[in-house]
Amino acid sequence: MGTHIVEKVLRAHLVEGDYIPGETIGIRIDQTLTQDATGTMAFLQFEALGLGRVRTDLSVSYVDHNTLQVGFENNDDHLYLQSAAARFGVVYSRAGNGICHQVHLERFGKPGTTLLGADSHTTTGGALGQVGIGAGGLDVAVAMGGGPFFLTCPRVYLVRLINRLSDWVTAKDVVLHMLSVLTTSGNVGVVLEYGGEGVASLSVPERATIANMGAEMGVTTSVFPSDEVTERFLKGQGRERDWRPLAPDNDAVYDRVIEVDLRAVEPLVSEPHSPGNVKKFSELEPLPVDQVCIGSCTNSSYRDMMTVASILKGRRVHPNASLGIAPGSRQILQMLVENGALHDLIRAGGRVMESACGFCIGNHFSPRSGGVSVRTSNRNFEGRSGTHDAKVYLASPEVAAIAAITGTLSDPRSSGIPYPQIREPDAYSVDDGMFIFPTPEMARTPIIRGPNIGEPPRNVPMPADLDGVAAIKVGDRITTDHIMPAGARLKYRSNVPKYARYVFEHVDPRFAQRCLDNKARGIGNIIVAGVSYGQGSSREHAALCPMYLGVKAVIAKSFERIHAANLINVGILPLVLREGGAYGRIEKGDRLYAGRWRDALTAGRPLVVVNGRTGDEIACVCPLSDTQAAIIAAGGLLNYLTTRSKAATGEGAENDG
Ligand code: MIC
Ligand code: SF4
Repeated sequence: MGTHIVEKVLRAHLVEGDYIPGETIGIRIDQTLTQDATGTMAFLQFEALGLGRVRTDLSVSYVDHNTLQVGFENNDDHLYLQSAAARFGVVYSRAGNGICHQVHLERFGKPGTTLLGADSHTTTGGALGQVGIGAGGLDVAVAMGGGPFFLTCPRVYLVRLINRLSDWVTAKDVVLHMLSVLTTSGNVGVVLEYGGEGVASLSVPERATIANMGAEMGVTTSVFPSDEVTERFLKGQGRERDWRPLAPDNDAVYDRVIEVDLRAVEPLVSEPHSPGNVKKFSELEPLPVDQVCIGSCTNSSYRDMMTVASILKGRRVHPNASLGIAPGSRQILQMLVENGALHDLIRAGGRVMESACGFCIGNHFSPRSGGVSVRTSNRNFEGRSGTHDAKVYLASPEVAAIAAITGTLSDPRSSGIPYPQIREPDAYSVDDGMFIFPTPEMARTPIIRGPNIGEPPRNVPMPADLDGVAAIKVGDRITTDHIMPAGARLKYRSNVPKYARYVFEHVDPRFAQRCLDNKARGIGNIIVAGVSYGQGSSREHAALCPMYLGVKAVIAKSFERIHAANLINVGILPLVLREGGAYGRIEKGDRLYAGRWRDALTAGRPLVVVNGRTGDEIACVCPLSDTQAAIIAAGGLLNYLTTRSKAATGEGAENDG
């Protein structure tokens, strides 16, 4: 029986466990990436672990999220990251160089390698045949130190693409179509492998759009073959030496096959407030728009920008709409300058923004209250734009550009505009001047710690019995943006006590104080949730800040992968209700108790949680390995690893909790 690409790459990197889908495996990580919003904590944790120099083939620290610098905090973080990169042997990508995933694709991604990133869209690397996985900062810190990354050996679905896309139908529509098939939940432990004759018609940046938004389905990653198209892209980047072919065996067997006829895909949109609310234009009324934002790591490639420039050329942005454009990297921006397309964008009334995450994370360009914004990004969760009651629609750059000039969200095929046929260039404008490459001399660089740089927070050991109050009860598909808002609050990422005040800010503004009051009285806090808790980002702050507030467990109908791992890493129990119906039997304020959690969970038995108000016995499952149970008992991975290394060096086991 032949093997698929995923198995080939994972087997070549296997360092612990056996390649058996569903089992836990440990893999060697070749490359890591961090960004400033998650990276500061990752590097603080890396320091706390005393790991010295990085041991990967390549680690890159990008500054792309918090580039706005309102107040001193962001720049403090950047300087800390720059000095830490120099000290630990990491490549530093300066603010202005571009969005991590776009830049990594251009300059570093390699077919057949593994990439672990402290950002959920690290999956973008799949466009080059790289296995790119998003994880919490602490997991990335461990990988930077040469440690394995543990994951569930995946089930692999083949997405067989046939035929080719029609005019006005794009890679974004392909991935929105996939979202309509797989939805945003229920795909934990799955990897999508794209194949079929239709793959050859998609450029690397188009593949990147598709691989990027696999994160919205909750799959571990998405991978494309490495073929002539990949070779051409890498050659255009002056990196032909990084190319190697990668394809599945002809008789490879998959867990499921999903066929997508590219010719049958139509232009699609995701309605508010989930990328999974996918609609065809035939199901929508034309909608007046207030704002259009083009960019983000999903759709900010050279071709995307050139397509938009060509639609805007000689036209004007509608007086009722505002258009923001953020090219994904400095390379792309530079090329738009060199070929004059920037002129067309500006002339039409586009507001050209920095090559950074910006609007995508609500850092700026928030819509008016109740406004309609059409965006080419990947997430339209409630409030993520920075305006709580705004309505964000996700669409292709083509749809967005037409919305900007017509002031209406409408089917691009009826615009009357000739379809712009833009090809990827043979050579990109390569200039690595905004990277700082580490040298051995830099290993003595002092670490710069401004007032925004604190210590990574540590948990206290978990008591033998779980005892706490249901401090909040939330519904289905709670995203990490609900738990830990970004945008204006992002600048507190390096200051957990401060950031923790905003946990569930827009869901229940009194949650944080209630938890702190319980904590002060020695009472633990428990979060109760529905299906797919922790969708979206990799931000470990969605676990770290609740941990700081004294949260001991989350009891949910189901969890998303990265968030569940982050909860364990900070010493919080992710308990899954064995019967979803039991959710209705817990109310906010109920006292919940479960004796000897470790015995039950490591034996694979359900943990019986007793509701003090009703006397109900509620069975929860959470199969924990002995190591994971020890991590939770120690109060998180940081405590667990430092205690172990102190024991190994004879300093004796103590706990900093
Ligand atoms: C996002 O798109 O939500 C982010 C901001 O890039 C996050 C990372 C973070 O919260 O810093 C992600 O996708 O992991
Ligand atoms: Fe940045 Fe948005 Fe991409 Fe996250 S999804 S990395 S915020 S551009």
